[in-house]
Order: sequence, then C-alpha cells, then structure tokens
Amino acid sequence: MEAKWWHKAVVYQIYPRSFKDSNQDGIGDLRGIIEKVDYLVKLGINTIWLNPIFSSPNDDNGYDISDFRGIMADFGTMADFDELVMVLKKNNIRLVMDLVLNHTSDEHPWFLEARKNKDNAYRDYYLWAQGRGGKEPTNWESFFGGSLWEHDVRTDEYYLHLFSKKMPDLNWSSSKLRNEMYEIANFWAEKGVDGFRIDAVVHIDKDSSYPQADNPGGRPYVMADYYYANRPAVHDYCQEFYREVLAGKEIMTVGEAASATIEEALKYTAPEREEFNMIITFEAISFDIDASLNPAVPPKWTQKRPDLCEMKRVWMKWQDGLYGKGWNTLYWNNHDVPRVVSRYGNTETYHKESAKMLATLLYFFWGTPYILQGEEIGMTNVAFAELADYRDVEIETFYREALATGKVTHDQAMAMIHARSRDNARTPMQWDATPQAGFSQVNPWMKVNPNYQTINVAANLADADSIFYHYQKIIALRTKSVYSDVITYGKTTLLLADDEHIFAYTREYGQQKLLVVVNFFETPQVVDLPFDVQSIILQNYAEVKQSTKQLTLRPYEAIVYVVQ
Ligand code: TEU
Ligand code: CA
Repeated sequence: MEAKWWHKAVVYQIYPRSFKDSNQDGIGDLRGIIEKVDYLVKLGINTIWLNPIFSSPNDDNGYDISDFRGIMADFGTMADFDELVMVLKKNNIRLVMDLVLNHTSDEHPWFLEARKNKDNAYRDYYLWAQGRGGKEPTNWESFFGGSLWEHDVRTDEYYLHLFSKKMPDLNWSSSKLRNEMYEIANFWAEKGVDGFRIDAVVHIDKDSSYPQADNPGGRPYVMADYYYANRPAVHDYCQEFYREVLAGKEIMTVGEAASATIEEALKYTAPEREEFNMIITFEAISFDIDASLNPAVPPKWTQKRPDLCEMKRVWMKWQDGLYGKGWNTLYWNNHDVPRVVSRYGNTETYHKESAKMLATLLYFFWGTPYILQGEEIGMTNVAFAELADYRDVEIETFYREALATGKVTHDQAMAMIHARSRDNARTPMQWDATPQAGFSQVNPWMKVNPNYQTINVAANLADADSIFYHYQKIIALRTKSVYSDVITYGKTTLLLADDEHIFAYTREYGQQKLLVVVNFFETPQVVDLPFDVQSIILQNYAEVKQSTKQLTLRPYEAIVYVVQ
C-alpha cells in the first residue's frame, strides 16, 4: 500500500465551542484555538479535526448550517480562520474540516425559499411528502427522538429531518443540489484544508417511496435505518464527490458511517473505489449498550458492563477485515458519546491507571487514532443536577419522549443523561484550576465539570506521571520512534481470545514485533505469555516487569513490550 500522510496522522478532535474562549463571551472560538496551538504541538499531534465552524443558529451546535461559506459569528471571522490555517501549517499540523452534506439549518436561504411554495426552484433541494390520514407520511423515528417528519403549514406538506426539526434533510437525488455541495467543498479545499470529516454520510440517500416501517414494539415511532442508512446510491454519490472535489488532491476524507458494517466499510475505504480514505463506525465502541435493559428508550441510553470477548471479536473483525484492503480508525471518544474513562474505566479509585490502560490498549492497534479534546488529561462525564444545565438538543427531545412513555421517571431519565448523553463530551476544556477552568473569564455557554479543580491541563503538565505524558509518549511512539512503522503498518494478531479480563495482541512488521497486554478491569490477573522480552516501551505502573511468563497484572495494568 502506497504511504499516505494520513497513515501516520494522529488526529485531535476540537469541539470549538468548548475548547478556549479568547474574547470572554463564554463561547470557545477560533482565536482561542490559535492561542493553544503550542499545547497541541507539545502533545505531539499532527492533525486536528474541527467540528463545524460555519454560520449556524446552533440548534445542534453548528451541525445545522445556514451559510456554508461563512464562519459562525460565535467563532470569529474568515480572517481568524485564515490565520488559524497559517499558524497550523507553520506548526506542521494539518486541518480536517467537518463537512455536513446530509442537511442544512431551516434558516438556510435554500430552505427559506423551498418552503414558500411547491413549485419553488429550491423545493426539490429537500424531501417533502403528503401526510397520510392526518398523520406523518411514515412512522419513522428521528435520531433525536420523535417523528422525523415536520408539518409545514404553508404548503400543507411534511419535510423529512433525521435530526432536529430545524435541520431539514437535503435531497441528494437532485443533481443541482449535489453540484451545490461539491462547489462548497471545493471552496474550502481552495482555502487550504487538508481533509474532510463527512458528517452522517451514510444517510444521504433515502427510500423516497416512504413505506411504513415494521414496528413490533408498538412504539410511537420506530428507527427504520434500512430506509435511510447505507443504501447503495450513497456509494454513487461518494464516488461523484471524489471526482468533483478530491481527484488529484492530497485531501484526506473520513466518512462518519456510524451504522456501517465491515462490508460497507470495505466499499467506502477500498482505494480503488475512490470514495473515502477511512470511516468512523459506532460498532467499535458500543459494547456497553443493551437495548433489552430498557425497551422504553432508544438503545443508546442503556448501559451494561462491557463484554471484553465481544470487544475482541468486533475489533479483530475490523483489524482483519480492512487490513491491506482499506484503512481503519481508532477512537474511544467523540462529541457524540460519553467519555471513555467514565464508560469503561474507573474514575473513583484508578483514574490514571484506567485512562492510561484504555489509551494503551487502543492506540497500538492498526488504524489512524482520533483523540477527543480532554481525553489526553482524563476528563470525565459530568452529572449536572438540573436538566436546565444541559445544552444538547438531543437531551431535550430524549427527556420529553422518555417521560411521555409513562415508563421513565425524572430521576431515571437524569441518570441516563448522566451516563449516556453527548454533553458529557462537550463540557468546556479544563485548562487549569482557576474559575471556569481557565476556559473563559465569564460563565461559559455550558457549565464546567466541577472536577476541573483536580482534572486540568496545568495539573497534568506539572505531574510527570500524568495521563497527558502517557498520551504524549504514545503519540511520539506512533509518529517519531523506530516503532512507528510496526505500529502504523504491522499485522495484528489477537492472543487470549477467550480471556474475559485480559486483552493482549501483537503487532508485526519486518523484523519488529510488539506485544500489548492489558488488564481491562480491576481484579488482578496472572497470565502466561511465551515471549522473549527485549524491552518495555510503555507501561502505566512504575515497577518494571521484564518477563511475560507468569505475569501478574494489577488493576488496569497495561504494558507494551518489544519481543522476539
Ligand atoms: O452524527 C450522526 C448521527 O448521529 C447518526 O449517524 C446516528 O447516530 C447513527 O447513524 C445511529 O446509528 C452526526 C454528528 O456527529 C452529530 O453531532 C450531529 O448531531 C448529527 O450528525 C447531525 O448533524
Ligand atoms: Ca468567544
């Protein structure tokens, strides 16, 4: 496989709203990112992914776009953007933009025109249908809960919105609309961006015959993914996007393909198909979800103890399935899921050890890492006492729909919000122990996690044994060390497939071989691995253990060996 820059990329995801406020309005902004580029250089990352920064009324914090060529006023100006690009380039950091192709804001000029009348020139940029029997056209459920249809009184038709009702879906069967989107992508390509993360791309084709979905559970509305996810035409549009935007350029693309299977992933990422370079799938991190625990709510709000053997099976399906054919992504966190150290780690007794174990386990696998802001200092979920302290439109809808079932109490809903909501990943970055965690000098758009007094960048930088320096070592090993190629290109082999506590695997490339072995839980484990150890290149406990035979692993202990 020909070497590409994004093979050795270590991507740091910045949620601009929550990263750093430079003008004291309580909202993170582009100049705040510029202020912190030195911190990113110190961490050692070489690529950032910015969540959407385009003009938006912020119903879904920037994913509802009203002008694709404007910078959101909250975040600054186009001049600020141009300066950010220049500062990043000077520091050899590449920039990946978040491109939202599936929908716009309902305040976008196209939609304001489209809803005026049925024969409007922009009408077919969106998806409209007649109601049936005084109800929505279909019983399909929005990802944010409730119906995905909104009635538009003026023309007495419904428009489709997979997400919030202020986010009407675009009609990708219109070639006029598609060309508009390619022109937007080219506008940003010409401004020097190095990559695109394509939002919700698996959804851009829908079954426009709008059949009712089977609803065995008798819920008010039902998820009907097969009618609006991973349909064949999506690949045609991705290939057209490649021809119209990417051909001949070194721009990386990562498709957000939350529900894609490995078979779909092979289609999206096989180089010869000229679609994307890699995709992000939710299958890789959803081992603590169990829909049967509470059928009254969408599965994402349930939580169980992860099944490690299931995790091994799924991860190896992706390691083996794409190896040598496509490319893989590695992530625990993003702005849509609760933070991994609260999900799978132990923030009470083994905060550092478990955060370091999770990073070691994941980032020595084959694939490009995606690190969410704050993950590198062990930021955790938040538990705001009041519903009013939360900001995510998905929480608002979930709470309303959950209580409307009559089967979920306020306290139960709050517990699910604490454990599973997206705002867990979106609280302001914790820079230091000063008020508002150094994020802003005024009350921020969302409260800071109260644990910022102890969990913050300054405390991490002052502690040689911190989570930050563990991430710094991992990133240096991946990008600058003699082990960079074996980590980037090596073959992965799983060990101890049936062990329910220990996760162990090797990576091999040329003459080099690494062994990664971790205790995923709190109970000490003894393991016997037949390797001749040359050296240890990373560990999360102080004591050195030179042998892998009769190896006792302490709670969340993680070790990376160079072996014969
Ligand atoms: O998320 C996409 C998303 O939520 C769906 O892919 C869904 O979760 C999945 O298909 C369920 O199987 C992106 C952004 O990451 C998110 O923050 C936005 O709210 C959303 O799109 C709308 O732009
Ligand atoms: Ca600001």
